[in-house]
Parts: sequence; structure tokens; C-alpha cells
Amino acid sequence: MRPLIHLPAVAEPAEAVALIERDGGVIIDDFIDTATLRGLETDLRPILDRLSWGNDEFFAGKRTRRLGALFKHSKHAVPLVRQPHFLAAADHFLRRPEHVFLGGERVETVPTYQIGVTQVIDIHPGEGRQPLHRDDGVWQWRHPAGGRQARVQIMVAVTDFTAQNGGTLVIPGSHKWDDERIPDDDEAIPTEMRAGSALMWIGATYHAGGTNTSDTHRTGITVSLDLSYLRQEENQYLSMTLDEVAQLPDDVRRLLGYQASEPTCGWIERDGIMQDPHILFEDDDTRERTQVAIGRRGNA
Ligand SMILES: O=C(O)CCC(=O)C(=O)O
Ligand SMILES: [Fe+2]
Repeated sequence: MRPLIHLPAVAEPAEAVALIERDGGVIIDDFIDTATLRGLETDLRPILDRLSWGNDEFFAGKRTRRLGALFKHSKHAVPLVRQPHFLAAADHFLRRPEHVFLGGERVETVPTYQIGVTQVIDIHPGEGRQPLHRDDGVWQWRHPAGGRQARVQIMVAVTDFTAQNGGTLVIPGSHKWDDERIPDDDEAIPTEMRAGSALMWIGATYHAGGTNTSDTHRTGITVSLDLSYLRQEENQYLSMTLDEVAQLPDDVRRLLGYQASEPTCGWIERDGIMQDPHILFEDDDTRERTQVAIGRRGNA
């Protein structure tokens, strides 16, 4: 089994997409710059260090700490969801057009994507491995689903990731397996990458947090971009107040779920009109009332 390929940050996003299509994942070296890495570490480490260890078999084990609501805790999370390889992969895998009929009219719609999970995962020495799994299992996603994917995800290395300290285990090529093939521990390859680099993979690829047999902790930040008509795995609406969301840039607010998915998923009613929720953050003078509609989008 061939390990996942490393690409430099200057590589064309299309190259990363092609490797994910082929192998189920890719590693982008220097995914974020040093200032972002240091900023994340400074903002998140003190909060993480106050958390207790986990207490379940899958998510945490006995020597792992997990912190969610990343965008509440650090403004340095913003570049993670603007990184060109990540957005290109989300555009490619998630924005697949499909058609529906409205009576005799054939209408094509293209879904958007949204942030599903944001989490710091800090695996300490002595932690055992997670069971190999597919993250799209949260929606009972089936495989193959006509080539459709539900999720594109990153794991950014905050510390170096090694085979010894629990670097994420991945089974290359497993995104093409059906739902009956059982993942075997012998097929999984640990992700080794420098701090600041990122593993990028899709919801169908088998992976797991690794065993930490080293004498130091392994810290990663994971963020997923998911089909925006699926329920968010981490409930972003209840993770931040509207005031906190209002402090974020418009593109991030939309990614957090404050945007309807075409054609009509996620509207809020205002003045008797089904509207896109991003109007919550626009003031009365500048507000452009955006009506959600199938087949045609109108400004009311
Ligand atoms: O910590 C890791 O490397 C992977 C964690 C993971 O896959 C998960 O919690 O779903
Ligand atoms: Fe996972």
C-alpha cells in the first residue's frame, strides 16, 4: 500500500484534488503560515490544558483532550477555511449539480457546503489507537454513492505528526470500498508531517487517530466542510452566540451555516418571506432581502 503523497503549498489545487480522487487523501506541506500556527497554539493551548481527559472509547480514550467551537476560541481559525486547496477540494467533491422536476420543468441545483466539525485533538503518551472508521458514517452514508461525497476534511498538525506520536492512520484507496469491506489495521499508514502541514481527506476514507508511544503529545486541529443540507456534526448554531458569529467575516459566517443551501434548505421566515439566514447580519439600510426559491432566486 502506497502512503499518501505530500504536495508543497505552491502546488496547483487541481493536483491535490486529483490525488484525493485517486488515493482518498493528500498531505499539503506548510498548509498554514507560521504566524497562524503560533496564533492558534497561543489561543487554544491554555483552554485545552484546562480540559479533563476523555471518557469514552471512540472519541477520547483516557489520554486525549478535545476542544470544539474553534471559531469561538480563535480568530486564527479563519485562514483554515480560506486555504485554496481545501476550498478547491470542497468545490470539487461537494458542489455536484443534480436535477429535480418541478412539474414538467427540469431544474438543476448545486448544493453549497458548510463547516461541520471544528476540533483540537490532543493525544498524549499512552493513548491507544481509535478504531478505523469513515466520518461520513454519522449520516449513514452509503458507498459507493454514485461518486458523491458528503465531507472534505483537514487535520492540521499543530505539533509534528509522527508514526510514534499518533499521526492520523489512513488507508489509502479505501474511499473506493463498498460498505461490506472490513478495514484492517495492517492496511493503515500513519500520517507523518511537520507542524503547519495538513492531511486532507474525504468522508469515505478509512482513518483513525493513532497510538501515541512517544514521550510527547500530538496536537492536531480538524475542520470539516460538509454538504450544507446535512445536519452539522458539531452543532455550530449552539456553539456560538449570534453576537460572536457577527464578529466573524461574512464568508466564515456563511460557512458556519448562516446561509441557505440551494434550493431551499435552511431558510428563516421574515415578513412572511422565506429568506436566506445571512440577512441576520445585515442592517436594515443595507439589507438585501434574498428570497429562497426553487428554480429561480429573486430579490424581494
Ligand atoms: O485524531 C486523529 O488523528 C483522528 C481523529 C478522528 O478521526 C476522529 O475523531 O474522527
Ligand atoms: Fe474520524
